Amino acid sequence: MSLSASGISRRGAATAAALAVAGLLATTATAAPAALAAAPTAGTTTSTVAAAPDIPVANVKAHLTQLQSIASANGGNRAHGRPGYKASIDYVKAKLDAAGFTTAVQQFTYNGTTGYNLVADWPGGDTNQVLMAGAHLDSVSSGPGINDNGSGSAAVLETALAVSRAGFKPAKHLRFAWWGAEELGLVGSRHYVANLPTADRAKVSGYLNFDMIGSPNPGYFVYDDDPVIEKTFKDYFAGIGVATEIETEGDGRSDHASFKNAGIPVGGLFTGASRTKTAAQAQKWGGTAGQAFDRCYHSSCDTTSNINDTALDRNSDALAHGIWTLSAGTTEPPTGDTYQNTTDVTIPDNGSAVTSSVSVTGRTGNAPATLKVGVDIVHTWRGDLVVDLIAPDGTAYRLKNSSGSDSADNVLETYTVDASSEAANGTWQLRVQDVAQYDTGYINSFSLTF
Ligand code: DTR
Ligand code: ZN
Ligand code: ZN
Ligand code: CA
Repeated sequence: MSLSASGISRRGAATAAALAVAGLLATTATAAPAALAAAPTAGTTTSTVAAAPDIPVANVKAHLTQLQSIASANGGNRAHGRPGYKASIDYVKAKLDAAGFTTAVQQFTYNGTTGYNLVADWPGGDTNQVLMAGAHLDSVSSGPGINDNGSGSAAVLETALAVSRAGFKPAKHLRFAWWGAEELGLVGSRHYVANLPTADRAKVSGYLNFDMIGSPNPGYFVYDDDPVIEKTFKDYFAGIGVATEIETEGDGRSDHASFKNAGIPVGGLFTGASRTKTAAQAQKWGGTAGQAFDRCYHSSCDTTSNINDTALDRNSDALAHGIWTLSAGTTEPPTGDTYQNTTDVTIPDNGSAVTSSVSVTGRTGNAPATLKVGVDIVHTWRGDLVVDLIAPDGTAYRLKNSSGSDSADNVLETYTVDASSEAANGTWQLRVQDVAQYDTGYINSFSLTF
């Protein structure tokens, strides 16, 4: 539930110095020595990666209760080809449809019976970069499959519902999936990947798999496949003070293998199946050493009693953290607003600096890392001119140095300035100084685009 990891990202003002250095390359003997632009203070947050919400474990458990009821009403299982499977699909699909997802049921045939995958797309994001998360929804025929894999299915469902509740606007496109017939050899996920056109496969930037994440005697295992995905999950657990280990209980034994085989980066979480928890593992995670992580694995006792709530809670929150972080959703303020001053300002020949100002109000937080500075100066020898942007607090950002050899007319440029360490609101100035004799001109206009 609550956690201490913040998910806040910081962007520094690293490019200011580079900008100043680039400008200095144009200095010449005729120009007065140009002062280096003062380095803006680094480290202020301007763009905050939206932190994932806490996933209510009670909601995840409510889905498990429904899956248990479905199994109980359909011969005690939710296996491929049995009515409990299709009823599980219908349950998950109805929740997603009501939450605004675009859902599709993909059919396949295996062992002479129809199987189903459910795929749910969250509208928006860059469809050339698709982040997927999935879980197999089928059980074995010997039980209701609540830990294997109601747990992953319910957590992926609740995370998708949280995306909807948050009105999340990720940079990447999000797609959630529930696979059929995993227990018969990853059949559904293989079918999905095999039928995904090659061009669409290349657009899947990652697939996150959740198969058994509420084991009753849990371990905290992270797949060591794609390093970025792996680190995202490890960082989450480190942030809540939970040790993790690399998943080794059967690499490739779940649906991520279907994606990995197609060259798609994968990762995932797992709390253990039939393998035995060691004394060292019980030491760090609690639980019972010498006992299986899940004594009811593939058995009739894999019911709602076969769930460790803490493991389910932590893994559900980690899942949401992975979705939020890896889809790079941001809460940046709106962009594209322009502030302009079109009053002409005469620039004295070889004289003191003059300024043109714009007053920025009504914004929140800092200026962007890509502040666009529109400069329109009419002049008969622009090499005479030294041009700076002055932030409200007086920090100078060098836009242009003087140059004895730049005899062209006028400065008509849009400069990009990393102003992310500056408060957006306040009076910004364009400062122009003519540092060599004879040619003259004036500031025609100055604009800032946030
Ligand atoms: N594929 C599983 C159980 C399983 C065994 N090892 C792992 C490792 C990672 C994820 C899952 C598993 C099943 O559905 O039975
Ligand atoms: Zn499974
Ligand atoms: Zn299984
Ligand atoms: Ca001049």
